Amino acid sequence: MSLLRLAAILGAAGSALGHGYVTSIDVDGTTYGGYLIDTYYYESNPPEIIAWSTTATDTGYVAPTAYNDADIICHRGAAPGALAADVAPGGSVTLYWSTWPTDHHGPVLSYLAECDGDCASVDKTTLEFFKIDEGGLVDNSAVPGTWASDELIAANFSSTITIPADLKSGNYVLRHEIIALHGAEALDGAQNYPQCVNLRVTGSGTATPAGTLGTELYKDTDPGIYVDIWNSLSSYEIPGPALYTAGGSDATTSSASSSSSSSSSTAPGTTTSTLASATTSGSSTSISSTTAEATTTLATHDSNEDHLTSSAQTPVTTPTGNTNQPSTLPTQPAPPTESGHGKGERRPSFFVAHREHARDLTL
Ligand SMILES: [Cu+2]
Repeated sequence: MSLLRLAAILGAAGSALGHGYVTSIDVDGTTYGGYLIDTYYYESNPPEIIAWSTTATDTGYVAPTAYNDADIICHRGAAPGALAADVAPGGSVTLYWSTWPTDHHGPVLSYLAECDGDCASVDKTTLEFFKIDEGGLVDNSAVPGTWASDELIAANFSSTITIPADLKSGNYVLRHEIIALHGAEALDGAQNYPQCVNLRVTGSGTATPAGTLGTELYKDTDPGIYVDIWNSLSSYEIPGPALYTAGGSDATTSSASSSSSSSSSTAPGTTTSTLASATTSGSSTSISSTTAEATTTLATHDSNEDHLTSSAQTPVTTPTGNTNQPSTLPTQPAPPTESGHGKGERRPSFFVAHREHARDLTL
């Protein structure tokens, strides 16, 4: 093991805070609450919201062996949100995550799929997703590189995307996802964390981009899924179908300018010259730095977290835009589940407990 990797691992151990989930969503300036797994899952009558529910109360992931399973679509046991948020073509959506582990490097992807009717009653297995935003390896000058996930962390755990300016009006599911690659040097070692919300696109657009079933988005052998980020990468191929950008020379103007501005704001002090292709795609993940203050403590959030345990756990904070977040979240018992870290996760051999957990992963 290299010293570099050991340093990364020990650094991650110091911030053993668990995987995140989307706690709130800003849609064209209006804030909507996310599906709060710490509370809503345990309520008999949770509020109606735009976000999809999930049974992944452990903030766990979907593994590559489940890429053909419906759980990959909107996370484990996901069911549609009852509501939808209006958004205009060209409008922006910012998704706020509760937190994200610093060592869980990887791409951040966003897709849309049109619902045949109301998304609240859609059969998720029929949704055909087209990618509208993607970020991958932003800077490869130092292993393991700067990734879109790192940009998300730097943006106060948020990711901002733009709705294609020419998109036909209608009901859509937004599928937003982080793929953690810290263990992806092993087949089935990547970790997908999909999150979904319902949108109602307004306007008079006409574009109907071709989509892909959620269960056909990825393969475990995709070069962007089965990849060793702990070796220097000269390039990185973002997984999933090709990115859709608003067609027509006029329609792309505004989105192109916002992409370039977000690119220049990422990873200060780093250079990207050796990674032209990945940098271009990575730049489409916009950075929002408007929510600086943090107010909510989530110290008990990951009682079942599988990270290395730190004696002094640092509270994690959420963005101020996250107005629906309870100030203190209840501690839930940790149900034994199949999620957590992947089999392929690389950790020092002396961390026995962690490796024990990795063996629990049986799907
Ligand atoms: Cu993890």
